[in-house]
Amino acid sequence: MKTMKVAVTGAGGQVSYAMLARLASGEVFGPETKVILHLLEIPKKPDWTPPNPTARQPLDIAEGNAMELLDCGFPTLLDVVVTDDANKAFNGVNWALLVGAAPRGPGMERKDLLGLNGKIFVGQGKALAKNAASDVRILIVGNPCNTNCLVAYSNGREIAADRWHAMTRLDHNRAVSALAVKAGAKNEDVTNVTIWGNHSNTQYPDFTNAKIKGKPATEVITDRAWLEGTYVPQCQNRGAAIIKARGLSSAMSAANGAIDHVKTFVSGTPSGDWTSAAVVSTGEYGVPKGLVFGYPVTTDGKGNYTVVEGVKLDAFGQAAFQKTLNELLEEKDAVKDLLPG
Ligand code: NAX
Repeated sequence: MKTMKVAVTGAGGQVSYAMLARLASGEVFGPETKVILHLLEIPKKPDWTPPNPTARQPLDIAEGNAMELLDCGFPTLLDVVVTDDANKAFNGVNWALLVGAAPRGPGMERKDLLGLNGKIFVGQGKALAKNAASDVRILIVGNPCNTNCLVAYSNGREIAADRWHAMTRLDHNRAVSALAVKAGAKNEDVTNVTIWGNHSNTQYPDFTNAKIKGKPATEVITDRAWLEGTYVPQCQNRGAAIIKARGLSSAMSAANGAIDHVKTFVSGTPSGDWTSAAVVSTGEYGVPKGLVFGYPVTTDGKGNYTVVEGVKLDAFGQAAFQKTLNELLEEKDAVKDLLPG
């Protein structure tokens, strides 16, 4: 019998709440694999005053989530460990889903957030390198996820660079769905979508190489002005639109993106298709080595990926690609003090 140890950070947050039961249920690793969940949260603050009577500290919420997981009675769930110690959380884990990150506070610049979260990922990169299983795969969800991933893997170099991923799968799923809706097709009819670059509003959702029922998406949706002027910004700004609608950021769909990411890595991409993931560049498409960049990737179902080479971008795509690349270079520069030589 196989057992997977899976760490989830930010386990008291809303994305984790929508994700934990699915990780435990057998949906991701199959009915024959037992799962042990390690939930990490920040330490409790002794001087904490609840802002309202129902507010709880994140570690208490994680404990409550662990109680609910036990109450689900999943035959696949062996144990749940709740901790505020990263060394314990990452001990022996085969997958680590790094969801926890500090949100942007009032008056905080993107650069401040990069620095603040970067520090978290220095410690977590080191703790993973020290404690994780030799086959570990790591998915960074907490924002800014590409650059957090860059910081974590740069500080956890004992783990191979190709084990570290940042999540563009939610963006990928959004991009698939928006094409399907416009074409009056099913989601499953849409293939070969790529999210290039950063998980931010500079990302490039590449419709030019996408297919709908095997035909180029641009032959099915012939309104190029809509593709460039409505579709692309809609995908890029979907996160903000969800916040506007819900008053809270995406959680159900973000959790689903993370679940889909892991599933695709453990089950493989379908023949002829690919998925989107931000991975450590080895120079593909002229991206500087070491940058965590969103690419089209295929997976072998054993936890390994290959960046799809030879995908052509037209002038519109090349300009979009350059813009998101520039943003990632700027982000790298903002965290340069956190990257060991
Ligand atoms: P919440 O604020 O609900 O939860 C975050 C949790 O992380 C909190 O409970 C906090 O205590 C915990 N945390 C903070 N620092 C930690 C640390 N050092 N170790 C362990 N836990 C820590 O946020 P939620 O809505 O769950 O979002 C989580 C993260 O996902 C955010 O950074 C968010 O920006 C990011 N997102 C990324 C997406 C992606 O596609 N890559 C999409 C959705 C989501 O917005």
